[in-house]
Amino acid sequence: MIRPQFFYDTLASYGIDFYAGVPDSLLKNLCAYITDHADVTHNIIAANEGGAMGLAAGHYLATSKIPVVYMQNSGEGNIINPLASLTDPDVYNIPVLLVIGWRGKPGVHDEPQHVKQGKVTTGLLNVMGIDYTVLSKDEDKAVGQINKAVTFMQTTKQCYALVIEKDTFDTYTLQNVEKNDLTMSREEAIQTVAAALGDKDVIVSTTGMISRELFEYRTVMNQGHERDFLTVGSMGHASQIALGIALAKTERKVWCFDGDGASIMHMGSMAIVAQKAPGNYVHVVFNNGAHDSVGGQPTVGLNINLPAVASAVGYNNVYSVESKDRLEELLEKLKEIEGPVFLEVKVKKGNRKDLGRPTTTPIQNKEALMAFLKD
Ligand SMILES: Cc1ncc(C[n+]2csc(CCOP(=O)(O)OP(=O)(O)O)c2C)c(N)n1
Repeated sequence: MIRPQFFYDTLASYGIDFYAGVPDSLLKNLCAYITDHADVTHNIIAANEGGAMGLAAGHYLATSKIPVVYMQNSGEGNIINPLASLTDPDVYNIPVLLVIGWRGKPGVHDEPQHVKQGKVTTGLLNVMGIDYTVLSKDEDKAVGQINKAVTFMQTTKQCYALVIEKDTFDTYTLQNVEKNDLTMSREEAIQTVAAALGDKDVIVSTTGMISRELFEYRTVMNQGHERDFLTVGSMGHASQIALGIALAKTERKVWCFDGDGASIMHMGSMAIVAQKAPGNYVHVVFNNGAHDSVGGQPTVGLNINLPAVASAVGYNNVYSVESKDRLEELLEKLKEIEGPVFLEVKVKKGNRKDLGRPTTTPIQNKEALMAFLKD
């Protein structure tokens, strides 16, 4: 395995010391090491991977130094546009070292949302004309690969990708964890909101633990899963899926269970929800100030005023709560309130270690929800 420190120091020996990206579970140890060791101007946890490419390009323009963008392969979709129209040799020809976690690698079992992305990970790089290598798990070999990558980028000024398989990086535990006084767990908050919903209400939940915790809640309560659309992939788009449903089914209340990382990833979508003004829409953001599902790296979620953003773009009513009592009170009140409503629930980081994963397939989930919506 490669020690995160070894990888970081090897890049530093080439003068590579600027990082931007969105964390990934396969890169958890590396992302944690970068978070702890690069200062705040040299590691930017971006809103989305496309934004990270912009940051990297800006850094290169200002310093002539090769930057790094780290991401899960799910983020490839978000970087295709900057790769084609910003860094490509046909446009500005800007070198960026891409470090891409390879979820869903063919032959390695993974969750359904990673299967397709895993199959096309290297194909997308090929089609975009990005030279790449799968990083060896052996430090001596990795050094040679990094040297080749850097020489290539220095000579051609083009991007280069290091594709990272599962278990490439050795363990490193994030030290730099911001302390706060939040006491409610995300799971408790999810259970509290889900318990207050009407029989015909629908939930669209976001990527990661939020959907997993909602799924487990239904199982434990002996309820079906047909009322919940689990957005297992497509991070940042749950609010628009919910909007699509809410506009077509005006007699149903539609709840979006969002994360801070996910809502910030495509924050502009909040403006579209607000301006379409669905009276039957409630946008709940479980804000733990972290990308908890992939290792707990910080987001800006707890430093910004999300309800104020929602209010500024036109949500009808906005709230922020951090205690269970207040949440329960508010949920009672929401029954009478016209949407679109924005509700921030501030929660502490962390999850149950024995949390399961959805046992139904995405297709089963979709079909059950569509049948439920027909009723
Ligand atoms: C486009 C894209 N980038 C990155 C990921 C990896 N990923 C999955 S869940 C997650 C964190 C979500 O954070 P947040 O929305 O704050 O919810 P939390 O896990 O904290 O509850 C990330 C980065 C992804 N699935 N898709």
